Amino acid sequence: MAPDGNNSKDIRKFFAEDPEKADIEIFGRRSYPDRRGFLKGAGLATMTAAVGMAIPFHRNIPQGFIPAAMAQGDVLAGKNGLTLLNDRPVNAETPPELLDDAITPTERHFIRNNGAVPDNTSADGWTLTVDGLVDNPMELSIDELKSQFEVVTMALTIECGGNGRAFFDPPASGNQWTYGAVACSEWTGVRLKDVLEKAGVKSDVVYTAHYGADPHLSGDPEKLPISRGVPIDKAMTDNILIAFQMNGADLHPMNGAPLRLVVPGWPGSCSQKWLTRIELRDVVHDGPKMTGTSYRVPGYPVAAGTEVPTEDFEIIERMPVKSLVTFPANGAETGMSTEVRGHAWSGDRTIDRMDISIDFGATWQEATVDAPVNDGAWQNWRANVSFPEAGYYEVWARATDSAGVAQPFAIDWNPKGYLNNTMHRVGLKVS
Ligand SMILES: Nc1nc2c(c(=O)[nH]1)N[C@H]1C(S)=C(S)[C@@H](COP(=O)(O)O)O[C@H]1N2
Ligand SMILES: [Mo]
Repeated sequence: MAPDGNNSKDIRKFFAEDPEKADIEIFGRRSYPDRRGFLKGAGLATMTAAVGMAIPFHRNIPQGFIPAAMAQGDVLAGKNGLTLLNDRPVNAETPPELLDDAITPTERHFIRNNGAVPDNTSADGWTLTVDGLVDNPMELSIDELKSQFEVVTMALTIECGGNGRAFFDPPASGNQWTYGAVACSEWTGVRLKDVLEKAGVKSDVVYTAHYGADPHLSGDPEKLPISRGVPIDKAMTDNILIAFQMNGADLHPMNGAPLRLVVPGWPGSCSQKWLTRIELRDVVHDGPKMTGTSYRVPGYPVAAGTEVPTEDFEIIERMPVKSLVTFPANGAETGMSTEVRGHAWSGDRTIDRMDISIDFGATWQEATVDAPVNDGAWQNWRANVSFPEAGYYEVWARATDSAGVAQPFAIDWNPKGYLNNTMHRVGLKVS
């Protein structure tokens, strides 16, 4: 029998235990062998009760689909206002206007998972192994990390390499991130560099390899969902943390509790969550999502839609110059003048200036940009903007970094939809 009432957990359990039966009960699909579910009768009533309102396009719901509104309650616990893009694996982004804080609160920090969330995310008994090409392999508890190394707190920006993928044309497959796969929380931990120095980096090391405890979605214990690394020179810089706290509290389970790497300014995928092991290697790491076309772009500019041979892809290193308008929200109504503000960042660089246009890029006004609170943090900027008359305007925001590189107007297309750093545009109704 189909579960009753509002409990999405019941429906998930039902699907987990007997997917075929659940499909028949919930979707009544016995007579629909084309794999298109057809929600009707008792199934429709159950789903409607679960989401709390009518589902106008219920005929289009795919077989086995769990409405996002039901999934949210389970997987987004401790998060607030995020948009769920996928619930297996969990991927959720933050609308730009909810990223207005200088330091991103944990409840607003996006989630990008490639696999399942580990069952156990408790610090008790958790260890970090440091091995491979080191003089002294180590296995350290979180308490040992805290007592043997200097503990530091830093605001550090993490942006997913695929942030902005939703705007690629032709489209790129993968999570359709719009703007909100970026955040700058305050992380507390020890420096990766200090830990590697204590382990003793052998002279032939070229790359790190990061491993986490998250199971592969297939359930196969031999498979890893993701294992990436960085060049050893990058690993030995000052602002990479092995973090055990975010924003003054334990890490959120979805953000890698109890231990994770935070590699600011490089693709978020370098920042291994649920961190259990760092291996030093004498070759470029070749773990899952390091090779092929994952987190890689063609080594040369390509026209939109071009098919590029896999061997021409290169690993993405620093993330490009980018900014967000976090106030006002897109579509907001404002008076004849308003403050406009947001954040800007550029991997391994700083932001030198921010310019704002209200006339589709014809003229620009310089905004005030704060210095980063520390190396690796995004920079806050603001401007007072006055409108000549009532009507519809777009605010465009363009950051320029310390190497003189500015955000482009149009996407530099690549097959997997990475590195979209085009200007953020916010529509305003001025009266
Ligand atoms: N173990 C593990 N670490 C991971 C991932 C993952 O799936 N598993 N996803 C990576 C990717 S692609 C990104 S963008 C960041 C996102 O960090 P967040 O979920 O805390 O926002 O985590 C990275 N670390
Ligand atoms: Mo990512």
